[in-house]
Amino acid sequence: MSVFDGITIALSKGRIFEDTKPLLKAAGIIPLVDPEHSRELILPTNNPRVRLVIVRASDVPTYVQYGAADIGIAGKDVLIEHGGDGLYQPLDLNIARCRLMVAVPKGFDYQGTIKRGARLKVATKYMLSAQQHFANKGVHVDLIKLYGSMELAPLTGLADAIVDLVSSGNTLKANNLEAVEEIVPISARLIINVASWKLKRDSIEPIMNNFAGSLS
Ligand code: PRT
Ligand code: MG
Repeated sequence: MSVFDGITIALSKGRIFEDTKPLLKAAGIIPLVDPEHSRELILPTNNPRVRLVIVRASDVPTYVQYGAADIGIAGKDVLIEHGGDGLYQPLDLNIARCRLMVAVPKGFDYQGTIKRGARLKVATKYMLSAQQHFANKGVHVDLIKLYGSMELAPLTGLADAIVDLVSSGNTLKANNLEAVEEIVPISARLIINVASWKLKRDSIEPIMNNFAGSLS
């Protein structure tokens, strides 16, 4: 294993990377490789003591929890499902915003169905969030775990409803679904490995302060 004793930042490509770029810039960190146009997973930056690792969005907390990355950027949706062990979550970055919602086919009587106490089949990638939400409401659900394209589940009879992230609402609309309930507003957070915060605070704190200072 190669030895790198600088700061490793874990993040996912796509919307998190794009929204994080201005924050990194405010901290004087410029990636030297664009993850959209490269297959490299470890990206050097203009600062030889700072590197980025590109992982799946849902794997970011795991890399930080075990110290494979010192800090990371992850959606609150992902952090709720992960549980947050071994992580500090000091800063809401207010980026990659959306809402975790319950959605059903247009015309489906969601309120009537839950009022009757009928069991609801719900497909989702967010098992913990969904389980807690319906338990708090006293609604009986059978949760069906999916890894993507939740919108398809009600259209094929796999489920009555879905729990998924919604931003513009275009995906629901295109599939003849409608949001009927908000579970929680979502944005991305800065996360820090607990041991790194103790051992490398002098390097991590300025990055965090620059992020905080450039939040809109
Ligand atoms: O795509 P992959 O399977 O690798 O992982 P991922 O979907 O978890 O990653 P990514 O990069 O798509 O999302 C990373 C983070 O961005 C999520 O964890 C959220 O915190 C945040 N985010 C913000 C979103 C959205 N907005 C969002 N709209 N993540 C996903 N979506 C999806 C949503 O699931 C649905 O399919 O976009 C679709 C709905 O968008 P609208 O605009 O049509 O409503
Ligand atoms: Mg995605």
